[in-house]
Parts: sequence; C-alpha cells; structure tokens
Amino acid sequence: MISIGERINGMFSDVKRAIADEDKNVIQDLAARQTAAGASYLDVNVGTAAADQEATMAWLVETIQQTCKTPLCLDSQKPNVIAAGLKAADTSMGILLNSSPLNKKTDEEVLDKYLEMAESAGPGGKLIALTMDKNGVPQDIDTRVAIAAEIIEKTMEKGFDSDRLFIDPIILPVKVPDAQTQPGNVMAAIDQIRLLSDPPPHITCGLSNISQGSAERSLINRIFMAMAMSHGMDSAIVDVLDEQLMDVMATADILMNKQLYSDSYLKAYRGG
Ligand code: THG
Repeated sequence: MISIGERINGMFSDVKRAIADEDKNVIQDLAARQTAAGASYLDVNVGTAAADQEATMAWLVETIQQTCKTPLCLDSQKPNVIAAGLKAADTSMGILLNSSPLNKKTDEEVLDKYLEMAESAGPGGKLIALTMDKNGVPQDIDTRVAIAAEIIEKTMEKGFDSDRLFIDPIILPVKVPDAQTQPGNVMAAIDQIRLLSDPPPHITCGLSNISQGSAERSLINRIFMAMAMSHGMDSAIVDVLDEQLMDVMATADILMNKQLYSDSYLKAYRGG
C-alpha cells in the first residue's frame, strides 16, 4: 500500500498557525513523525487561508526538505501552486502531483498541464487524477468510470506509463444526506477502472473525507480502507499517525498477498 500522510495541510489548525507564524518546527515535526509512522509520501497542502499560495507551497516544501527525505505529494487544485512547489522540490526521490480533474469549465487543458509537470519531474514524477470533469464530481458509477477511461486514454496518448498514474474515484462524507450509496459506488467504480488498462493505474483516495463530521471517525476510516483495498485500492491519503489504521493497512496487505506473512509483520510494517 502506498500511504500518503495527510497532516501537512493548512486545513488543520496547527499547520495553519505554523504557516501564519512561519514556524518551521511544527512542519518539520509532522514530517518526521509521519515518516517514522511509515508514510510513503507526505501530502503538502497550503489550505485556503494562506495569502500567497505559491510562496506558501514553496516555503512548506523547503521547510520539510531541510530535515526530511520522504517524497512529497504536492496537493493543490491550482497548477500555478503545484508549479511553485515543484520548483522548490528535490524530485530525485520521486514526487506525486495531487490532483487534476479531466477538465474544468475555466481550464480545458488542466490535465495536460499537470501531466507536463509530472513528466518534467523525471521518471519518479507521478500524477493523481480525479474522476471529475467540468460538470463536477459524479455520484454514480458509470460517469466515474467514463471519466477515468478518458483520463487513461489521454495519459496513454502522451506516453505516460500507467504505473505513474493514480486515479482517485473521490470519496465524500458518508454522513451527508443521501450519500450512503457512495462508498459502494466508489468500490464498484474501482472494480471497473482497474479493467481499463493493463497494467491498471494505481487507485487512491482522500480516505479521511469519508468520516468528516462523523462521531466514529477512525473506525469508519479503517473499515472503508480495508473494503476498498479488497477492491484494488493500492494507495490512500491517510492519517498515518493513526496506529490502528496503519495496522489495518498492514493486515489487509498481508491478506491481499502484497506482503510476505510473518508473525512480526506489524512490527516490520511500522518500520516503514
Ligand atoms: N483526494 C485527493 N487529495 C485530497 C483529497 C481527496 N487532498 C485533501 C483531502 N482530500 C485529503 N486530506 C484530508 C485531510 C484532512 C481531513 C480530510 C482529508 C480532515 N480534516 C479535519 C476535518 O475536516 O474534520 C480537520 C480537523 C482539524 O482541524 O483538526 O478530516 O479526496 N486526491
């Protein structure tokens, strides 16, 4: 499982404050703790409060890389903010660009821009694409799959390897009225998206979205992760500091035959 640590995100009040105060310690501590917890990548999202998003993204990237070598996952819906992060980043360990829809009303070429930037980062440059288009986020299975097919077609045309592509079928809070069919739709979409190319693209999602506003957050996150992994989700943006969640991830990887079983597999996995 490719785990992407979610905590360096201006959505969290401690990170928002650290950005406002230019307090490097908070950011570097989160980078170190998420790395120790086994994160494959660290998500970097400036949030919505930052006055200058490009400068903030560059500052976060530089601050993390002063003390940490874990590959980064630059998270913004704005290509110019991703470009600013990419410019500041050491991409020699690989980098993940997060994320592009197929297209936008205001920007038909948005996926091309993200693809070009991922290409420019070298062979370790990877991209998360959302099953979302100019009409927004689809709720049904078929539209998710149709958008994924167009994304895969476009990336193939550009010679971008499916191993470098992560498709995100977009999971939304289960608590929202009428949203309870969504987890099932996402899993059914994953089944079909994985048949669209051989080898299939990676599948990822922003796992914590599903439990936003719910009382049993960690439990909902853990259970959905195991369910989606059984459908072939092989990556997720998660709270890697949630030890029980990470134990579920390790166990599901064992049961999916992705890691070799030994009685001490939890210990081995926790080591990263
Ligand atoms: N897909 C992709 N990228 C994404 C998302 C996605 N990036 C952002 C987000 N969604 C994934 N990351 C988070 C990070 C935090 C939370 C949810 C998803 C979260 N935050 C608390 C909340 O809102 O309740 C903040 C609480 C606090 O301030 O402490 O749940 O879907 N590709």
